[in-house]
Amino acid sequence: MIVANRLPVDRVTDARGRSTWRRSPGGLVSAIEPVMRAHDGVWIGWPGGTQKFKPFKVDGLDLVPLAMSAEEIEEHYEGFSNGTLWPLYHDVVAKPEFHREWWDTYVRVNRRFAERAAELAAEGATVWVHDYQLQLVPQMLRELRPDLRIGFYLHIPFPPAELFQQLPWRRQILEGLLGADLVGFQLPGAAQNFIRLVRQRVGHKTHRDLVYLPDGRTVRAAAFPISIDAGGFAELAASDAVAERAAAIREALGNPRRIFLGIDRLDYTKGIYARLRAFGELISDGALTVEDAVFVQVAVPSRERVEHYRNLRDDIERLVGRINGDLGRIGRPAVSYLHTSYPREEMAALYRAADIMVVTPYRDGMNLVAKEYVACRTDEDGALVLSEFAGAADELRQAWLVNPYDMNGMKAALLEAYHAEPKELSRRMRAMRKQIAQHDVKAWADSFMTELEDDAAHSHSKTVRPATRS
Ligand code: GDG
Repeated sequence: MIVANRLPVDRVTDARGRSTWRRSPGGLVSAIEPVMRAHDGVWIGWPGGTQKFKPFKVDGLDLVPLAMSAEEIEEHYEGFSNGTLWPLYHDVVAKPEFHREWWDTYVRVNRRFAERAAELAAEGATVWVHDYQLQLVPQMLRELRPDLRIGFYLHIPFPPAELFQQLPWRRQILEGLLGADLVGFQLPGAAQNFIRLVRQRVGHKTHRDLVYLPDGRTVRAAAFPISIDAGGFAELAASDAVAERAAAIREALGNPRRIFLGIDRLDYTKGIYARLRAFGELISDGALTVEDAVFVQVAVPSRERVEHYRNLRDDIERLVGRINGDLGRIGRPAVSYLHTSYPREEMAALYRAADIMVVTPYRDGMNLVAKEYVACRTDEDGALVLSEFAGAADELRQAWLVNPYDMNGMKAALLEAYHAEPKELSRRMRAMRKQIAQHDVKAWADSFMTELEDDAAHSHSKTVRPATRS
């Protein structure tokens, strides 16, 4: 059983006004789908909106929708999840807001997810809970159903103690997560942050990646870096249709020497503003010209009802207007800005058309866009400029790694990537492609599930308690 904030489908209305469900794009669903099919699994999640639906099937997936009221969307999803936890877990890039009513609603919604899961899970079933919106579910579920194996995976960073400490409900969140047998993070550092906090704040004994609970149970915290369907992306990018579309994109941009590309949800953690500023400065400095280079920035609409996000959009759009007004020529904008989302084929064509992919978040759990770009470069060319603060930087070591707070450093990396020789590009790209081919999303899902099932089977026999435990 999968328990996640969102169901993997969107409600769409066709030309004749009829509504149906469509599978949402994304690697997570395709990674988990085979596991779900093999085990007759169900997926519990919010279908979006406030409408109530009965359980249904899409492409053979069993889906159980859990409705939210308008108040719950505001306080659980937009409030506590995206106004408190999201900024707190991303290095407080923005200031987290702490509101007691948001917390109360977070607890209530988590309880509803746990109760529904407890009602539907088969005897001894394995339940995989996902992400920061549902951190209390593991503990709540375990209380209701001690027979279950419970795994939890956090898709975003887990902050160091110095920041997590700010949270008025820090202990409840840690205890919530400790309901799981296995807690998975993107990076080893996040798992270590968690273990340290459990020791300091909850007072349990820990040893390396294990937590020893007073009731004899052990919980393991470890890194499982998420990935993409690398083969699927490569195949799509190599198709004739995508190749033609990529050529058409270059043509429409006026066949510049180099195309820079950014694709991000419009989020303040992604560093869109600073990267566009760096690019604009390169043009005003005379290091690049609008005849030779263009920056295509796709900003995918996100969390548009949250004020912070609306302000960010205004800031970015004002900057794009200023850069193009000051530096562009007729038919030659410096930045080609698109506030929209695209089908997967168009994403692949953009990746294929771009010479330099620019991924510069201030903090990011992983960043799948960086991996998708690499997967789509089947000719082993193209440059990746990547923030050191994206989880992906741990694996994609051959990218041009940058500190997104360092404007001059970022400018230098963009220029180096712009001028890099084909040999240098292919050396780097080949190494990165090898990494993601070996570590794709299937390998990720398999390793988590294997570890979870194995862990549960041995949780009482395999753990030798450390001598220090009383
Ligand atoms: C969170 C964490 C972590 C984007 N625009 C379109 C589109 N996308 C797809 C991309 C990519 C995904 O959405 C975005 O994933 P990211 O990893 O880049 O970022 P977040 O949304 O912040 O994801 C992150 C991730 O969870 C997984 O654990 O890596 O760190 O923040 O797959 O391709 N897809 C389509 N049209 C678009 O316009 N079809």
